[in-house]
Amino acid sequence: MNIYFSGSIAGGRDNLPIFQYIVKRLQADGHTVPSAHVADPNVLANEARLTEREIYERDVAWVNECDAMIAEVSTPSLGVGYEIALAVQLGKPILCLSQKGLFVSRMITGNPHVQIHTYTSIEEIDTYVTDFLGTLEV
Ligand code: 6IA
Repeated sequence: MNIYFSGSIAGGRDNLPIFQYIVKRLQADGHTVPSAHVADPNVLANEARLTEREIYERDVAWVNECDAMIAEVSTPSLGVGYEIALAVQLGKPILCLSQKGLFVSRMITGNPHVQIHTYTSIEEIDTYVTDFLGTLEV
């Protein structure tokens, strides 16, 4: 499947190792992750060849094309919130993951169109991702 991974860039990169884990796990399972660069430590340098408008239009097109979205929402991010809202409008299945104990926006935690889970370990992330993907596969 085509899974759009959404994670903070301008909002802060503290959770990069978690982003990398999720993206690698999806790719190892054979899924396509068009936004894999979100988990790239060099994203700012690599994406600098694109204009701001090109990044926006490309990412919006990828959200349109994806089968589902997985968003790591521990770090508040305008872009992640925007992408989740877009995916909601498009009727995409959405899994949001955040570290347990954080204060996450009610626009996400209270949103009936997204599944949100808090985690305390990589093992829990794995379980939530597996369960979510299982609901998508026919
Ligand atoms: O507001 P944020 O930057 O935290 O939003 C992050 C989300 O928006 C990610 O899920 C990305 O899909 C998307 N996004 C935001 N900025 C970029 C970006 N910037 N490149 C690719 N996707 C992005 C490049 C930075 C530039 C200085 C070269």
